[in-house]
Amino acid sequence: MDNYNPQKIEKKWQDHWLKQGTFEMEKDDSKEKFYALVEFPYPSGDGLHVGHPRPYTGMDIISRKKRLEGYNVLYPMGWDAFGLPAENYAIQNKVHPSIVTRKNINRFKEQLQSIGFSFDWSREIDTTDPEYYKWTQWIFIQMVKKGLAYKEKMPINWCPSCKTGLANEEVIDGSCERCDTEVVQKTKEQWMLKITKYADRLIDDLDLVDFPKRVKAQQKNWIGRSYGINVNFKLKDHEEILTIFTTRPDTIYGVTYMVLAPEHPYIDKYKSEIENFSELIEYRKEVSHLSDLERSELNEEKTGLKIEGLEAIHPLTGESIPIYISDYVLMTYGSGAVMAVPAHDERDYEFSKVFKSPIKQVVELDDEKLPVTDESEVAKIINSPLINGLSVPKAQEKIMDIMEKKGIGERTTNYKLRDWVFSRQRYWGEPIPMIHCDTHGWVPVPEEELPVKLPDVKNYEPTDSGESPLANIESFVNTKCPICGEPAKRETDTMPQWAGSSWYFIRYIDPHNNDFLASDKNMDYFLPVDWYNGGMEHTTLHLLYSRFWYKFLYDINVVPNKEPYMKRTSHGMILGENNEKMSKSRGNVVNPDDIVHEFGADTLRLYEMFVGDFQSSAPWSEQGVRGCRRFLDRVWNVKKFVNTKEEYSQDFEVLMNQTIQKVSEDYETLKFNTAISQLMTVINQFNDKKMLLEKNLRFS
Ligand code: ANZ
Repeated sequence: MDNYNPQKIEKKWQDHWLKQGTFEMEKDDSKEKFYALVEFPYPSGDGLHVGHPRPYTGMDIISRKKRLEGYNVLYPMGWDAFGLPAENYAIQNKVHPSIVTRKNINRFKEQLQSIGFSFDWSREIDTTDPEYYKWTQWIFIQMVKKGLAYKEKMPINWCPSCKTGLANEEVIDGSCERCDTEVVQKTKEQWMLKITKYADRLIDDLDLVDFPKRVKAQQKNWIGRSYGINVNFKLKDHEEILTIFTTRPDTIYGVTYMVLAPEHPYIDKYKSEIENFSELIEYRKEVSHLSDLERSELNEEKTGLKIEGLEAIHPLTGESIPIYISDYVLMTYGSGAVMAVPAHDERDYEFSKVFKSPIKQVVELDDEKLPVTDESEVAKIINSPLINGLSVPKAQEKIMDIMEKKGIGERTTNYKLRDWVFSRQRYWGEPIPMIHCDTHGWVPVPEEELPVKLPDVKNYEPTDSGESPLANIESFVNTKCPICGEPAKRETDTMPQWAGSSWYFIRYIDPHNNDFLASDKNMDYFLPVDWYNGGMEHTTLHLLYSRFWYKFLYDINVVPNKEPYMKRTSHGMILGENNEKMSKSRGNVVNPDDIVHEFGADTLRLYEMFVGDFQSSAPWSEQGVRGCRRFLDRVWNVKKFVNTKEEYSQDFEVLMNQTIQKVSEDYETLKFNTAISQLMTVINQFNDKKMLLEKNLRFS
């Protein structure tokens, strides 16, 4: 009998599937649909990495099972192909990014097909295809029309190496997410998307979906909603009010000083009274290059200065309170000013140590050392005439009621989330479809003229001036105002890579539609996505952005429901054999082609599902791969013992039933490794007994 020869078998079936269109699916009202989605890859020049097949295999298993259960399963694949790496590669190697991208896509596709995923290739999409980005531009224009996209001059994160602006989400510990260069602040006019308008819904609608707890928590933290109160302190000897935002109004009797952000407008306003004005300005300059992150989370040593000549009045006690400036107070949050309570706030406590400010305890907790930051029922208020003896939560409500009644405060909600900086000064992205007319200002390109295609250019290198390379192409820039027909100029910034991936799952359901991003009837049938598996690293970026776009499309009656993804799961990374992240520089990268070539695609898939808990990271192990191949050899070997004549035997019945139950349940909870162990037990039994009755396999 022949030995197991995966290369031969796999090729045969892969060709068959493609020829027959086995995994192509159409809308079919007689069947229930199941939409399984994985994050589409960025087709990099390095080709597929063994990390890619892990999530694709997991969802492939789910898709195949759902098909067997009678669902009409959509499991599509495409390319998130705009972005900096292709552009950087293209610049270095003097080839056009579209050529590089096409080549990379072809390679990725070949590799994916060689692994035998059941993707519906008839629905392949590519975000750089003008027929695709026409709709990305269309969505942007709808946002402009609804006032959700606007242009504003503002300091942005600028990567001096990539020469482009970055969203807050793309800055990791003060450095560019892509190239690790330290990010600086630069003031530029940018297109912004008002994601903040959706902050509440992005939090509240998490109740409608089945996401892992930690994913929901990360989204909530990122949006950072906090309930509190704006409290008005009077400036001493002035009518003017200094408003601060606090989430701890119960500590108001513990205030010993105030702190303003160095950029706070009162510093300039009271210039003539402030004795050390020039020192304050000097300090402001010193900290001007720091990002908000460096000033908050990364801020270790507290610095600052006392404002000489300006004081505040405590609204309840009437006491005079000194005012400082310090960079730990951000101008971009709340009102840019805080009441400092060193006894109960970590940052204020550190600051008070440096500046020897008095500390006044107003919350008591048994044996707790200062600062006491506990906010639970057990912490009790002291030294606070109006709320003494109350627990912190009760005191908070009571003091807010009092302050509102006295007209010295107003309850409010603040968010950490900022509007989304949507302009990039690069070539390889979707052109932002706007035209500037001296008379009419910014006017959207008429929808019938979409897409605004990227022009072919010789030089697509970024400029030092901070302008996109498109700004140098006169034939692109010069156009007419859609309203008055007078000469006007096109926007030359492009969209960030997150644009195309914010709605791609909608295009899959009707990828060749020329009239709309997808037909209503297809959207009604296919949406929402039933199960979306993707990386934890996309929780605060892609997942949040795409939920925002979807909600917007819901508001303008394009999509049929409020949330795009009903269920979200995440897979762990495949690490190198040395337990480190796989990377070229660490020399621990494994190429899936080699594994497919030597052991077969089924071994690769089996190994990646068996390597450990699907949701946790796991190091690669060549030995493990060999073990999986040996198991498949044993599966193949069972063929030898197949007996088609004998009647059904009860010998294996318990084991078979247990296996069916275990595998069915384990699949649904992504416990592929334990499902495989169970299958190993069964196969071993067949091999040991040298017996497999065909009738036993058909009993169910
Ligand atoms: C007094 C106080 C006492 C505070 C205490 C905390 C603890 P979240 O939860 O992040 O919203 N704050 C307000 N505006 C700020 C700004 N622009 N820059 C830096 N810090 C600012 O935090 C709200 C708290 O952060 C506010 O409550 C304020 O300090 C500070 F025991 O007020 B708190």
